[in-house]
Amino acid sequence: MKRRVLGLLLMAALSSPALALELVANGGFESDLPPAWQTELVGAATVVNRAAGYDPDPDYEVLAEKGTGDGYARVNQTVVIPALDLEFSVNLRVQAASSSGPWAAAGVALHYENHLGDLLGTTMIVGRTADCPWIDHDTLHLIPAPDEEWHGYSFNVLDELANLPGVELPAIRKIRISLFGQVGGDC
Ligand SMILES: [Ca+2]
Repeated sequence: MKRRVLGLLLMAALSSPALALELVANGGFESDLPPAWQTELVGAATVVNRAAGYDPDPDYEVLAEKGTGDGYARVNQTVVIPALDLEFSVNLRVQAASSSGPWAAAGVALHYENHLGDLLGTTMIVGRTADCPWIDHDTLHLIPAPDEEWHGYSFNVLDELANLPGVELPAIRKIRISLFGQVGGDC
């Protein structure tokens, strides 16, 4: 049973309008991924790649891909935030293919963390197969990708956190932005 899941990211931005400040470094991927972005590869058939050809424009994009077998490919950046009134935007394309059995999901996650880096809650823009077990609850909000094309997504972080009533807002000090492709349930 083959599983293949792709997350492609053209641009990520997290900005404070009040401070006129962009918080994401190398959000357009025009420089090499490190040091601003860290790569995590777990399991077989994992790929993270930065290249110009994933979108027709001449600029760079980044790919996180996971093939058959449990695991994930992730590209992460943790941002220390000055406040929660932030505007988040991404240009994202996701593709998730599967048959019966294991599930696959790809997208961009915002992981809300306290000052120690403990996870408090997550917002996810995601494309996933029907058997993916992730569901909305009081510390997880899923925003479904409508199809497998490029789309721009944007929201205000404070407004979005209204969908996560289990998260203690004053404890949020960092946001980890994560482009991911993940396959699970092979065991
Ligand atoms: Ca391009």
